[in-house]
Parts: sequence; structure tokens; C-alpha cells
Amino acid sequence: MSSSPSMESLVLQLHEISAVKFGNFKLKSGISSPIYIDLRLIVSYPSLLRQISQTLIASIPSSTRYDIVCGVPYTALPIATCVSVSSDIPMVMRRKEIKDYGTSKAIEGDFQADQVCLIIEDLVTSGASVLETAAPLRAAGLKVSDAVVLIDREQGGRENLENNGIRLHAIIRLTEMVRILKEKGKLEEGMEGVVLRFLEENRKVAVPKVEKTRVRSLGFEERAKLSRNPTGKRLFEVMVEKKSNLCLAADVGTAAELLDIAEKVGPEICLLKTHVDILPDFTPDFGSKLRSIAERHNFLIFEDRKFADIGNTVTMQYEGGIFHILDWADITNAHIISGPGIVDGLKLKGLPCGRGLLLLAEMSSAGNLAKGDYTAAAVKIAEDHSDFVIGFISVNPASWSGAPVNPAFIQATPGVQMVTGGDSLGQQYNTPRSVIYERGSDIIIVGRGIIKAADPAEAAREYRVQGWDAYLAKCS
Ligand code: 5BU
Repeated sequence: MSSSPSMESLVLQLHEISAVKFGNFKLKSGISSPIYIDLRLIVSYPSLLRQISQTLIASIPSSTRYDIVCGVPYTALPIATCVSVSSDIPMVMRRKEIKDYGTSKAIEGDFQADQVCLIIEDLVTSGASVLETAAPLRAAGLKVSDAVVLIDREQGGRENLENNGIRLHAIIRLTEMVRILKEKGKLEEGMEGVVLRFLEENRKVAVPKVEKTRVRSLGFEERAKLSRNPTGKRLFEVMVEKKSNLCLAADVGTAAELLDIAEKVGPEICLLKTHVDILPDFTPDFGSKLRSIAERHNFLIFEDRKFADIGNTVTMQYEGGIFHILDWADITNAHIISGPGIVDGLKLKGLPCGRGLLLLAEMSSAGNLAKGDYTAAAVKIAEDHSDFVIGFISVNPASWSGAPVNPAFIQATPGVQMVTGGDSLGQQYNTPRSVIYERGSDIIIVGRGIIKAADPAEAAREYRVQGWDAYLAKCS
């Protein structure tokens, strides 16, 4: 296989400046390597730096879309800067010294959630450095799906990155580099064989495990700014204003009781969840009565309608019928069983009114089918409609595989009581701390734990304090 003249020239220049050396080197990992690559030197050679950045840009397939670039600190920072300047694409910088990314300052620069960021790297071995940079970018709401690298050491980086949703575009593979240097007479006799054998024996370098608990969560104030939906933004703001991530599931017997409990528990909650179709005394003025209580106590209203039909039908169910949900519920929710058309249908009516939608990504009841690929499909649909979808009904979002979920999305979890357990019909309960701190949710949805308590207002206060403390612990 022959290489292009520009690639050969690059390899020869890297060898010339001793950025690539052969011998016996002790690597950081402790193993001895016959090849050592140090690309920090390239900043001293402007024309080589220019050549590298231009080759990097040219190597990205035209089908790859990106809005901004980010270099992996530190060696790739000057390369990314050159790419940014010469192709007029904005850049962001990741702060290396911040170990956790609890503040927006982990990423410097102006950007918007949902923009696509291309990662630029000088050398990939296991892919760990690229992943360390991708994590805070994703936590800040950016999408990361591609990384471009000058040299791929072919030691498992490509596969490790692929497993984390990142495609690797490499300009030079190490074996190819060695072959070029051999052909050009730059290697001592036998060195090619030594290097190739070393690579063969060290094909798979594992990515060191990133400790999940060390990752500080972004605060609700920051996340409010990332939400693209006015109701999603408002919900985050109410949570901060009231120090409450408690949603009351107001499953009482009558509309009169519901309005009564809303009044009593109102000061403690950020959200009140209804099942309006269980109220025998529902009247058309129910919505306006509930809204006036919600305004007084500063909470939002969530009708847990669980729409599940085709797009055209749900538009009618949402605004029409007896309940006119669209008129009074800030938020409703939907199954994704019927496909993304259901979101298109609800959005058609809801978005012009500033409403928001939660998608059912998981359920709390035993034996339910919302898991794995189904949950992943809900996330994909949400991403495609992040102007209307504000988040998910979930049970254990911390366990979801794949890329971290955009922090603009709110996670709300039912099946919460002070002690774990369940009811006789399949409901399963986790504690507020477990739901928020361990399972990575944002809002606890509590029904019978409050409604059936001797003093619902007092019980709600207790749930609010526990839920909020768990949130604070997660952010600290
Ligand atoms: P509970 O009394 O705290 O068990 O009430 C839970 C509420 O959350 C109730 O209104 C359910 O309809 C709702 N819920 C749930 O329990 N599990 C789910 O997966 C979903 C909703 Br979605």
C-alpha cells in the first residue's frame, strides 16, 4: 500500500524534529516501548503545525457536520487553534485542571447546547484522553460524535471510542508510519520488526475506569440556561427558587380533594401531577382553579396522561374532549411506542402555547418493557425534539448506556417512598436519596407517601428536604 506524498513528507518531518524516536523507552504505564512519540515539539515548527492542521481538516469526511472544535489539552490545543483560525470555525477549550465539572467553567468559550463539537487530538492510544475531554463537553450539553487525530497508535483507541459513540478519523496509523520510515531508510535494521511485534503484543490498551461518583452534577441554575423550552426552563427555575425537587402525584378521589391538597402541599412542591380522568366531579373550570393555586404557590402542573396513539389522534386528545389538557397543564407525557410522530402531533399543539413534554423512558412497575433499546429510542426522539421535550420519566438514568444525556433534560422518577418496597399491584419504591443521588434523577414523584400520611403537608416537607439534600450532595 503506498502513501500520499504529503503524508510521507509529514512523517519524515516528524522524524526529523525527533517527535518520533526509536530505542527503548519506559512509558507512563510502566511498560517498555521501542517507539516514543512526543508531539509537543511541533509548536516550534510553524510550517509543520500549519501542514498538520490543514491535513487534519482535509481528512474529515464532508458528511461529518460540526459547529465548533475542541483540542484535547495540552498538545492538541495549538493544532485546534490553527484549525479554528484557518477554517473559521469557533473553538472551545476544556480546562484540564478542573477534575469535576460542576461549573460551566470546565469549558471555556461561547457555545449553545446541542451544537456539535469535533474533538481534535494529536495521538490516540487507548482513547482515554479523548473520552476525558468528551465527558465535560457532553455534560455541558454539546454533542460529540467525531474525533480527528494525527496519529493512531492502533492500540484499541478506535474501538474504545466507538463504544462511547465517537468515530475516530486518523491521519496516520502507527504501522503505516513505521513502514514509511523503513522505506525511507530511517530505521535501523530489525527495528520495524521490533515495533510491529510490540504493537501486536499491546493491541488492546484498556481505558482506565472513570469513577462516576467523582463527576459533580451540573446545578439546576446552569441547566435552566441549557433548556430550549420555556416550561423546561421555568421548572428548573422554580426548583431553585423553592429549593424543591418534589412532585406530588395528587391521586385523590375527587377534584375537590385535589384542589384542597394542592393548597396545603403547594408551598413544598415544584410540580403537581394529576390523573384528571380519575376525578368524578371534574368540571370545565377545574383547570383554571388549579392554575390559580399553582400561581399562588409557584408550582407547575403535569397531567400524567401518557399519550400513546398516532400523531393525528393525540393532537385531538390533547386539546379536545372533556378535559382540554392543553389549556391548563404546563406539562404532559407520552409513550414512544407509536414512534416519533406522537411527539410531532403533541408539539403541533403544545409548542405554540409554550408547553413541555416528558417522554416515558422507563417505568417503575415490575416487569415493564421500557428498557434497553426502548429507553435509548426515547433519548434519541427527545434529542430530535429538544425544543418541546423537556425530559423523561425514568427510574435509573445513571444506568443508561451510551453517551451521557443532555443536561437540559429533566429526569422525573415515580415509585418513591421513605422506605423501599412496593404495593400489591407491581409498584416498586426507592427512597428519595437513592433516586436522586444514586440513580441520577432530578425530581421525585411521590403519591401515596404524602397523600396517605396523617399530615400530608408535613410529609411533603419531609420529602422535599430529603430530595433537596440528595440533590445538593450530588452537586457538591
Ligand atoms: P405512588 O402512590 O407514589 O405509588 O404514585 C405514583 C404515581 O406515579 C402514580 O400517579 C402513577 O400513575 C405514576 N407513575 C408510576 O407510578 N410509575 C410510572 O412508571 C409512571 C407513572 Br410513568
